[in-house]
Amino acid sequence: MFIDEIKFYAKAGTGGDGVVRWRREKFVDKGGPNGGDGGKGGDIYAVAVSDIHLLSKYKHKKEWRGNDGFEGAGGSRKGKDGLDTVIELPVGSVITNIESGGSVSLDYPGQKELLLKGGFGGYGNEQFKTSINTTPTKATKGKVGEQGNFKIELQLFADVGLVGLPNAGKSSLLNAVTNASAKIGSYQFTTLDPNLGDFFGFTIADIPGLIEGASEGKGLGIKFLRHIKRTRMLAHLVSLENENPMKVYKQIRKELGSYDESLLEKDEVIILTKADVLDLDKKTDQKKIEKIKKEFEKTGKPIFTLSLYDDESVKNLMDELVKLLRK
Ligand SMILES: Nc1nc2c(ncn2[C@@H]2O[C@H](COP(=O)(O)OP(=O)(O)OP(=O)(O)O)[C@@H](O)[C@H]2O)c(=O)[nH]1
Ligand SMILES: [Mg+2]
Repeated sequence: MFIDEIKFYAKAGTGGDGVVRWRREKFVDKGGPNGGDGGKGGDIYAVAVSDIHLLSKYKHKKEWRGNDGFEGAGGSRKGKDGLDTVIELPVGSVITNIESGGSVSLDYPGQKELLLKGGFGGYGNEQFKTSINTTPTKATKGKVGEQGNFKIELQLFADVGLVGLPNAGKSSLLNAVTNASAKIGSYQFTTLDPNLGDFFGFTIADIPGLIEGASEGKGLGIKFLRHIKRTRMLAHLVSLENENPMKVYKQIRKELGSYDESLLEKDEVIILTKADVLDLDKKTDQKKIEKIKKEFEKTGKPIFTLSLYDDESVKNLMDELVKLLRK
């Protein structure tokens, strides 16, 4: 199952305790203090990895505990530091500290962020030696590590996000122009999780279909729109099977806008799909498609008509899309 949101509690390591020890010297009953300090508790980091399915690995992992530092020893020896804990998270993760509200985004593979600091080690008695107290019997305990509750929300990075009603042909298009092999079906809501495909070095994201009322929870809702929030461009697919494509287009835009206004300001191309359902040899259908295109041209956005059964229309779309992306 695809998981794009998890929560967990994490606590960095506690510092090791400082200790009380004495030098052993011949003829001296109690040599000077030489108790070492405790080691530092291990920190907790997050590191970004290119694997959009990674969060499902942590489905049952509700807690991370850092490694504690070790206690000091005689001979002024400091305890070993606890090893740091590194949590691998997918690129595109937005990490939020639930208590503080602070958040950081993992934007590229290998990016490493400190989430929680381990506690300092305590002081050994050697640290407390002064000219007036040469035999201190005091040592301090290690400090507890920082702790917190975190929310990890995956927001995919892609260049193009495909939007439209269920059945508009989004996944079919993704499969036709990229290396993806998304599931395709002649029924609504075939796609339940986002799919990514590589398009000449650009990434296209295919998401579940939207329906009227999605922002109120209809269909699959709009939660997955987070995955197109960070795309450069939207490709809005409207099937020519619809009686009134413009009405459908506006409905979907309304849902996009109620999720996040900024989606409406993104660059957009409009793709009128399944052109083969109209019979272009027929005058009435020819007129119909011209009328629809004219209406859409008023938006000022690039308009394409597409049929996956017409190689030329696919090639034309690919060529133009690459040009737009390279701009
Ligand atoms: N006639 C025709 N059918 C198409 C074309 N493109 C896609 N289809 C069909 O339309 C149906 C829906 O295609 P999908 O790609 O699954 O549609 P989707 O937009 O991803 O749908 P959801 O995942 O449910 O949102 C499938 O039966 C496809 O075979 C086309 O150009 N012409
Ligand atoms: Mg689909």
